[in-house]
Amino acid sequence: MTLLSLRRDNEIAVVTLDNPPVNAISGEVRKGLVDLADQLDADPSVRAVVLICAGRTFIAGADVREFGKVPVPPHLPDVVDRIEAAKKPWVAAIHGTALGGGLEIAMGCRFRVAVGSARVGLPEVNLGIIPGASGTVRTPRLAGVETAVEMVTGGKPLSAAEALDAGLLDLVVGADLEAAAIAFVRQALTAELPQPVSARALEPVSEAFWQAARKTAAKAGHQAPLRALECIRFATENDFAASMAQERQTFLDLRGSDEAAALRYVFFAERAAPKPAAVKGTEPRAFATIGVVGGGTMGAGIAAACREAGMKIILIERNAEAVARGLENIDRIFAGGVKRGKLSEEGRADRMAGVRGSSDYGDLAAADLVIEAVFEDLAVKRSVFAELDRVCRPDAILATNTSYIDPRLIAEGLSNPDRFIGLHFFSPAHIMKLLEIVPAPDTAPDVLATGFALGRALKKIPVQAGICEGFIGNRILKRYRAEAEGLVTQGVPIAEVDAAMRDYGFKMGPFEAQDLGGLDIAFLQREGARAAGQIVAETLGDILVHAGRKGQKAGAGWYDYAEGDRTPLPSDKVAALLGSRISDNPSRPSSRADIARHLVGTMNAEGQAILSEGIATCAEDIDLVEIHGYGFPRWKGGPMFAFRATGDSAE
Ligand code: T1G
Repeated sequence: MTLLSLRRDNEIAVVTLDNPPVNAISGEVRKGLVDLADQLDADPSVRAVVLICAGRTFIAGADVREFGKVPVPPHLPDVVDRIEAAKKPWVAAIHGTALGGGLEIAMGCRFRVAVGSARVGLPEVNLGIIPGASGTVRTPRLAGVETAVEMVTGGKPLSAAEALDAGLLDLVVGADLEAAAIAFVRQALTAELPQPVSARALEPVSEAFWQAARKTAAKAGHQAPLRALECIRFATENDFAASMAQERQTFLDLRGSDEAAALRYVFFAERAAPKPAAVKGTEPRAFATIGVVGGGTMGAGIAAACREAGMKIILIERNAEAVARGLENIDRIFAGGVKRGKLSEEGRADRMAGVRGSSDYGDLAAADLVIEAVFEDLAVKRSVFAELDRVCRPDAILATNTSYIDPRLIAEGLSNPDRFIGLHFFSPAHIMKLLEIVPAPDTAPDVLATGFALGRALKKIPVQAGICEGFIGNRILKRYRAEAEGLVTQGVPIAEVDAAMRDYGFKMGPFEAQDLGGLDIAFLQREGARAAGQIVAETLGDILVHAGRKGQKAGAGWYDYAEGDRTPLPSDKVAALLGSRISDNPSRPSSRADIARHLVGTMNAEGQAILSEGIATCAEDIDLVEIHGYGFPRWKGGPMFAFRATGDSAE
């Protein structure tokens, strides 16, 4: 495989980059492009150059794996400048995605042609950095300041149509991209060439625009979007060279930041999780038809997610009325997609055409895999699995969505337990990416492999979890909440604990989150454990639930709420209820940073225990669970990564 190959179509040179899997720009690619620019400039028979990529996509950016290394010349901004300065105009022929440095190279070309399915973007902020090869300087010159701000600070790609409309592309073509690009540039040679992007003027924008953009960029919670905005603004107020220097300095500064290191760690962890060593080489079973037992919130979300991935659904409920309600719950999810402009009415109808509701378990004979999502009660689940054992094909996989019950207890009595597995989805299941895959002792290797294959098909982040109370995520959550209550008993105000975790990067602190979700869910689990004979100490949450303070749904929880308002108000009633439990000689963390460090350290300590017990296979999986299931700020990397640098934890 040649990294950069060259062929001629008469006077047009065609340069093809072939660097699987995504044509990322390595040091070798940078050097090769500069050498080719020199070679083609020196060849009088060449009048123009088409840059195209082999494989599934145009250049997806700089090679993220090189970020930890010392940058080696030629640096990417210099490569982009060299292409722009070429005597023969270059045209970028884009398919798949042109992202980051890929779009920057395309903006160094004199023209850009793409297929209709292509997307172009500057996602660098998602890695904690900013474009480092003129993205903040050329994009505003090509597409205007407002589009540049949206692309660079938001990090989301544009479709080919949007990019054409914004001026980022010169032509969108149907098929045969290479031939279309050659024809386009041959035609362009007959007229005066447009100015190189760096020479184009920048339209000024109002101060009000910058203020609004700053507010939006600040919502990201980490610094890269704000720093990118500063660079774009600098580019509107200074010349090209000064702006490039400003961008480069900012890029190098951010590239070495903790946030960038954390976001790179998460980027690779997210790609490794769905393909764990545990299932390498094991062929998963087919799963074209999925049975879902239970049409409530979880069951409907799971059914919608599987349907969205192209599977046929058989929804089972106990009677016709419940079936109808379950189908309505699923259809409501697709209707939401229509409302958000993500789905057409035809698409919604097509989705529902692939969903069959029934109260007859016998209809599950057609299912390859059945997911139980009924009430979190052992007896109810056992009765469901007894039916499944009776009616499903012997090779059909039977999965429970339980979040707390020991899957081994649910599987008891199954005729062939090797086909049983836990698939713990998170609500809403059609949105949350986390999927905890919980094999039971008898689960067959290909059943485990099928769990991961389903996770990949649903574009989720699947993570294997061992059997313990709460598996990985809910076990850490329980410890986190207990520690937060411990701080309150040491005299730390409830609102201060929440503020500390919001300052750290969570959308909500532990008490606000309980008020939103309801205190009674965990309360019922504790009561269930007590009823089963376990010794479970009374928690502060128990005291509140006994006082009717179940959270926002009850109009009061850890906080008071004014009628019809969700703003949490510190409560004198809670202070009175908990008064006797609050220490009067507090030995508590003083600052919000100390509070956050203490609580993240607690998550880390529980994660270390989970690792040592073999409940999780690697620290990365624990971090992914916390980020994708519990709102841990991804630019902190997760509770394991956050303490990796220091090597300690709060314990
Ligand atoms: N560098 C290195 N490897 C990459 C990569 C990259 N930029 N992008 C993807 N990969 C690997 C990935 O790890 C996986 O490897 C395989 O490719 C398939 O990825 C100067 C400095 C392109 C939309 O942020 O968004 O340019 O696991 O599973 O779902 O301004 O990958 O198979 O071994 O994600 O089809 C900016 C990041 C870089 C793009 C394809 N670019 N990539 O999605 O496949 S910074 C990005 C993506 C930059 C300049 C700056 C996606 C994708 P493996 P995948 P996919």
